[in-house]
Amino acid sequence: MTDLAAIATRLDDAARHAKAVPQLSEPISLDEAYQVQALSLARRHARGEVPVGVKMGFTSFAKMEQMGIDEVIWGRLTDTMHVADGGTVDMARFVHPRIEPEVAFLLGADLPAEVSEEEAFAAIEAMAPALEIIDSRYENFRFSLSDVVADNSSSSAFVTGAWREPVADLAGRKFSLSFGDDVRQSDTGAAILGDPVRSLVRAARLAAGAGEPLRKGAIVLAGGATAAETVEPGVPISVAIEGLGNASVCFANGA
Ligand code: OOG
Ligand code: MG
Repeated sequence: MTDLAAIATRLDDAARHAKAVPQLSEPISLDEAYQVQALSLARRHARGEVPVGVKMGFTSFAKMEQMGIDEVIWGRLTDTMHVADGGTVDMARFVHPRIEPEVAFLLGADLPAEVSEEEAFAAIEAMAPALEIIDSRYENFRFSLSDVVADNSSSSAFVTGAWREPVADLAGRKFSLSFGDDVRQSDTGAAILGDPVRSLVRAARLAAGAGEPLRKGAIVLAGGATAAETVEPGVPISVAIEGLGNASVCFANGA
């Protein structure tokens, strides 16, 4: 029998020490990969990290195409992954970080497994422009679907800008990712499943299916609107969502 706890320990250690490991050699199913993810999160919680929400992955075509995976996945967020808007993070925390422009939803109500888009939207208390910092624990950022799910869907850190009143037309708004003044990536919110609210509908189903339904107060990252960019130290990296504001972060060596 495959020792899922041993895989969880290996991936948790890789994340903790920012040291890449080879892709999994054990053939595990998607279901087992989510069990590994839950086991590795349990280790973090035992060290005092507090769950704060979930992240969605591969919700845009650009992301699916970049990584060669076409299935929507999810991962768990904890408090220590949150980086303050305008903050500086040490490159040493990561193996090979990449960054993506996203939108974050703050839930004002619990969500059951099956919700309509209207119900999901109504549960959103606030929205914020967000940056997700992904950092695969696998060498060369290469993985299969079950590899990446076991590795908490590459989640590593995230930044949220100021929380704003929900806007109903996110699909038509432009999301952009800039390094200094240089716009590296942009697309509209429609890149995320046609409307980022659909990502919340999927998050509700996936989280509830795992026995951890989304609760009031949870943060949900809807997934990258564009392909991810490799992080560069020393330059402010920012996301802007038309009419919703900005959020930024800077990476430094020895911060
Ligand atoms: C997996 C995580 C995907 C997104 O926003 O699509 C993701 C990866 O690309 O390493 O976070
Ligand atoms: Mg992401």
